[in-house]
Amino acid sequence: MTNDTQSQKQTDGFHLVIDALKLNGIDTIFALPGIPITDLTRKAQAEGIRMISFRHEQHAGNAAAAAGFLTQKPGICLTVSAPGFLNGLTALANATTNCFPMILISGSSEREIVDLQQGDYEEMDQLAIAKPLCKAAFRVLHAEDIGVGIARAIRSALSGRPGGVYLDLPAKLFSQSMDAAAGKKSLIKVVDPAPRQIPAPEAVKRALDLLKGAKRPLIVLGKGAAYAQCDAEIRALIEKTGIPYLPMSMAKGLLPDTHAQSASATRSHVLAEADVVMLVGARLNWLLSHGKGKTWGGPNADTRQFIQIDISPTEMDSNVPIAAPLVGDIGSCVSALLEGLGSKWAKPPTEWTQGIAERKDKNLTKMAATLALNPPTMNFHSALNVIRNAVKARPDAIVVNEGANTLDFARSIVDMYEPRKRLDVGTWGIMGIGMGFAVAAAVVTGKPVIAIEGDSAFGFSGMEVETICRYNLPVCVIVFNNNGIYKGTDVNPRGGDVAPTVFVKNARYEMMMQAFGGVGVLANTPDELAKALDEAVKSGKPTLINAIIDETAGTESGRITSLNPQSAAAKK
Ligand code: ADP
Ligand code: TZD
Ligand code: MG
Repeated sequence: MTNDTQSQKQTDGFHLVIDALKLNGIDTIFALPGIPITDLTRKAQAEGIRMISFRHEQHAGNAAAAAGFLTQKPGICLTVSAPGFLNGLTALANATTNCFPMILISGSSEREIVDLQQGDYEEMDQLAIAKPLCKAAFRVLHAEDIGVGIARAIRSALSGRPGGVYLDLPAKLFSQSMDAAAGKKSLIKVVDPAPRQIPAPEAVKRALDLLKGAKRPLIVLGKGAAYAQCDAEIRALIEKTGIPYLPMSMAKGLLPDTHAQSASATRSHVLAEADVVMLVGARLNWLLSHGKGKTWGGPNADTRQFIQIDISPTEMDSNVPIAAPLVGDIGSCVSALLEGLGSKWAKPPTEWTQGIAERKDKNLTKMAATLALNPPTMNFHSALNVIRNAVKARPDAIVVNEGANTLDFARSIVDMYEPRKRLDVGTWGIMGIGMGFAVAAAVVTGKPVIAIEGDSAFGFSGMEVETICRYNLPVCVIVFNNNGIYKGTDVNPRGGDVAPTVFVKNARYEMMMQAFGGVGVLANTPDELAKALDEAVKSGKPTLINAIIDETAGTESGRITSLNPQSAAAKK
């Protein structure tokens, strides 16, 4: 027997990892190479997996998370040990918080040395550190267990409430060899990784009874509803019941924001006044003022009743009592509700829907007037009006959005028309998702991406413009350049250094894209912005538009000023 035939009959850790991923339909990995996974990235590419290589692991991780949200397949991020792992960990924790399925696979150092703390290269007990920050964490020590390890990771990420999973692969694993046929047999193709969870009939009836008796019903759609990919059923439920609805930011576009039943333009009114609220894949966390208090109408909050559709049974009663919990996957729950509506469903009282329509009209007219203004220095409104028109013309484009004012204004001004076209800072309100999400959106959908970025927000992931250029992705980054965090006008009362919220004035962000061969445009006016954005979307060329925004226009923390702690001490 020659060495060649011998090696043909052997496989190793590298190939088993790649084969296990491929067997489970993984076609893309977001990575940053180095010891011990450099060869894994090369070999995976050689085996036909698309390898998107980043400049910092956090952005590879964010890309994996966004890919998971968009595709219902776990996004894979691959990093080196200790520091690379830690850089990826923020994204893993954020994915878990957002209920996005992703798997962070990290190489790790020698167990024997790590566990005796003898000082290995990049030594760290990564599994222990990852555990509290994700949904599940596993380590594989033997090549024959790779199949099981990857199957467990996929199931954990996708089943029930989706989330982040950590998979620890020590360096020694990759070169372990085993018989190729036995290796192949050890791999698992996961069957039905996100099983449907059918709601109990009595829970469906309870929800329908409550909804039927409502005088001022409201449906709130969250990003869980967008993730669930049962868009037609959700639309049917809204339209057949005639109930007004509010989309949370990443549920925008599930139904077009221009839909007659959308109550977004009169959000505070409907939250304060609704008597029965049905939450569909949305948690009653800070983004919904925990279901109580002033936002929910103060005294009204005591009489309001909630129906909550969620796959996670323990989400119920997390903040306020849930009168009708509906536990199951959203597709199954919404289908069951639709079936139970029957043919004689009475639409909500017209006083409620008419009142909403009138308030909406008034607010939209006011907004249209503001958007039509063209102040001498471009501000959030005049710039976002341009983007609003661009998205209307290209409803299939994906919008990525982060910042404070840039986020809050864009969320309310830029209408979305199709499901899963808006990716943003999510449950944590985290800065730094921008370029990672934009890369993933372009890679997994092939659609144009428009990233609306505060200048501070952009800074967290700005170096990834090189990644965007390297893979020639159809991403147009628009930096809302107001010279700082919230505003560019703070001053240091003592003189000397600039204030902590202020950046270099009139920075030329567009040159960053030019540095890597992309298109960079400075836009001082809505016309210049419109022209550059139109060209970027048409050409698909990596583009960065530096949109100069009035540095006085923003407010502290955008719309969440109230969350800033106030100093109790008298000013000296
Ligand atoms: P938003 O921030 O848009 O309000 P959240 O992230 O707070 O949304 O809520 C999403 C909810 O959706 C989570 O509680 C999660 O358990 C739930 N969820 C995610 N996917 C599904 C699904 N397929 N079926 C049912 N619930 C789901
Ligand atoms: N760090 C991280 C990881 N996440 C955060 N949310 C923050 C810091 C705090 N933060 C915000 O909440 S918004 C923001 C920071 C630093 C930036 C706001 O400035 P911007 O947007 O330039 O992006 P505007 O348009 O100037 O308000
Ligand atoms: Mg700013």
